[in-house]
Amino acid sequence: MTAGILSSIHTPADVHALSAQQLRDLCFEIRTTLLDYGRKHGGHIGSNLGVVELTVALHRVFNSPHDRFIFDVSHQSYVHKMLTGRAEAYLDESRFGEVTGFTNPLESEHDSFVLGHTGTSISLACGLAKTRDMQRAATGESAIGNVVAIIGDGSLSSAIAFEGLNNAAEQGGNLIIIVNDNEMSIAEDFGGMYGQLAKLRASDGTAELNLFKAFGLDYRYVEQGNDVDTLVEVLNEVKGIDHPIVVHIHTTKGLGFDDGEESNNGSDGCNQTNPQPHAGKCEANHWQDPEASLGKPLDARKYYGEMAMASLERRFSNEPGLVVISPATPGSNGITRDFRERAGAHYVDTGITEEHAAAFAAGIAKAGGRPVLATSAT
Ligand SMILES: Cc1ncc(C[n+]2csc(CCOP(=O)(O)OP(=O)(O)O)c2C)c(N)n1
Repeated sequence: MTAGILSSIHTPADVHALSAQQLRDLCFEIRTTLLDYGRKHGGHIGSNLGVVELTVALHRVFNSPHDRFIFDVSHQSYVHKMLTGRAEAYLDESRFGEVTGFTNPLESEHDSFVLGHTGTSISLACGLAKTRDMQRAATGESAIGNVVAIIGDGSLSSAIAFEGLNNAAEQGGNLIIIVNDNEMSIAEDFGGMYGQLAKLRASDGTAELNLFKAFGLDYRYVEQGNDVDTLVEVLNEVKGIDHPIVVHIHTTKGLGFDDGEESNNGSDGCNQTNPQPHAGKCEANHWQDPEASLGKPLDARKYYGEMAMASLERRFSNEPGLVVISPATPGSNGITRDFRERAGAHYVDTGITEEHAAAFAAGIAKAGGRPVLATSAT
């Protein structure tokens, strides 16, 4: 493929030099590149497709690495990598192996951390901002400018994310927390918080109940989270802010997959044993390698997971207290969408809440129920 603008981007300064129209064209090229890369190589393509405009706007407005971006989990950092000297690793098939799927300071000065676990970005950002502010107090300057955490709505259910929000409000000082709300974790979000996020989306950010404001944080809502012009405008307004702010943006996970918007409701029949890269919020978008799975045997974890679920399912009718619990990684443990639908109250996806899931299981066991906790661990 030809990649006119993208292949000319070697540093964020090249993004600063583009015209507004070129910025839009760059987003288009990046989306095409991600789709092509995903088909050939696989990866967290759905998550990255949703943040194309956000990442381009971040690099347009801020000045990395002086300004620091911390991508939560960092599975959505491909666009950031493309804009920080690593575009060829996505454009040139022979170089696909040159970058990892997550941020890594050994790869680039634009990556602050090796990440993988959800929910940590706000705490990491608080730490960077704390030291920046102490350095400024002592010497009047710091090598760190704006600190920006980018966290998904799914990752927001991690306990540590709330610990970070709690710290951020108290700490004060410049800290920008971008909540990338695409209404999906890997599977659907779970929990009472998500009803409140939906109300914020529906009211253009004006709903009275606002969990971010409840923490004492400033708040802004951006409905057009996939519009680069809007994002550039908003980020320019919050750049250099002197206190912590949550910028809640509404985006579409998987934006650009062939099917257009038709499967955005998350119930698009995406079949985990035969995943198709649908548009919008299909779980398959989040798969490491959607196409490689087609027609091939399941990997061992999914295979044994499916066997375990089949044997548990046979017991549901005789064991009313049997509960399968999954903290947000159903597919990788062989918990298919069909199983979830059939299981009803016997299945709970607690969201990205491993600690809660373990304690929840303990409570169920104490009360005489039989919990089965299916979680991912190294
Ligand atoms: C502690 C922990 N639990 C589970 C995972 C697996 N995981 C990776 S990304 C992800 C979903 C993230 O969803 P969200 O934050 O909404 O980002 P999106 O991909 O939708 O943009 C999960 C559950 C993980 N990386 N870390």
